[in-house]
Amino acid sequence: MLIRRKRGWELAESQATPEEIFRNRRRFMRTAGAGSLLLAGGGLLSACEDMDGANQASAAESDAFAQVADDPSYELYPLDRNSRYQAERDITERELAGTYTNFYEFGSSKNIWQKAQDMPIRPWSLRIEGEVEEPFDIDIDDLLARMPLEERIYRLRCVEAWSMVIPWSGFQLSHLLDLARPTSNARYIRFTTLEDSEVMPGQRAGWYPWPYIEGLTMEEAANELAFMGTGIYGAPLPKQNGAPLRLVVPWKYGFKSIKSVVSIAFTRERPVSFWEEIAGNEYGFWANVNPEVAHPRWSQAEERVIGSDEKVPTELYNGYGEYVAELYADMDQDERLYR
Ligand SMILES: Nc1nc2c(c(=O)[nH]1)N[C@H]1C(S)=C(S)[C@@H](COP(=O)(O)O)O[C@H]1N2
Ligand SMILES: [Mo]
Repeated sequence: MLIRRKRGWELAESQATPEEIFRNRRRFMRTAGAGSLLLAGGGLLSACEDMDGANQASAAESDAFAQVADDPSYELYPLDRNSRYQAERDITERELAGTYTNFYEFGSSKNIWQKAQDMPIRPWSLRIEGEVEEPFDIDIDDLLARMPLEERIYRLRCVEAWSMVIPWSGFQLSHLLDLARPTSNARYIRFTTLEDSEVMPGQRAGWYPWPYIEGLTMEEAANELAFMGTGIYGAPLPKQNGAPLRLVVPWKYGFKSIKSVVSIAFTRERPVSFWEEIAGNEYGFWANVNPEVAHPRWSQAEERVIGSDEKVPTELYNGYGEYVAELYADMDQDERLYR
């Protein structure tokens, strides 16, 4: 695949991805003393160039889904589709959804699917902890056997202003809340991704606050849209899409939908998420899709539909307002930036 690399100083601000800003900021701090800004930002990809990658991936044959057939849960799929959740847009081509992925543990480009194939996903244990009656660990295949599995079509809107439509398999998060038995002290949930720098090369980059963490309020987690993904396109999740278990919260920017979850902790305090820790003014806790609140460096008014040449207007709550708007009715105006 031919990807033209720009120098950091050629990047238009509006094209920079989250990681570039953070890296440039750190590099700037490191190099400012030496007075050499020319050292900053070699070999960075712009969001635009990633798009070229996506278009090429659609044409290319790839094995991005090959390992899925070896997954021990393979026979569970496909699941019955729940017709309550429709996207009103074409489903994204499977090959694109499996090759144009954000998973910083494996690198900051979109095309990390090969690297992700090294991640071990069995045995896989999910830890339930914090403000619960009794902490416990549950094996992923036991969990799959106990949850009511279904398929739902959701739109996915990345904070980088692109979108997809994906048929997810999995179960409503509320069923896992019932199993976890949180106490009345629980106000938030903190989700944590696997930490294993042996197989996740991105985690060797010390400038990130690993492991990846995300959070929801209890009310958000109990909402019917909050979903735990275990598969896509009628088969188990490919590793690059967050196997064997990931969050899917379609009314929030994509970074909230944390991949490859190993722990769910119920907390009294609001967790600080990975991107919030890196740049809280750009990637806040709420991160509800809102076309009227621009990212500090680019507009959120429109989105590129991956796999087409289309740009479409972005909708408040990614079009899921009828389900979730009431969650935010009393929200403090100071938090508007993150809505
Ligand atoms: N652990 C982890 N989860 C993650 C990410 C990540 O880098 N690491 N990227 C997020 C972002 S920015 C997006 S847009 C979605 C992308 O999901 P997909 O690649 O399955 O489409 O995953 C989210 N979950
Ligand atoms: Mo994203």
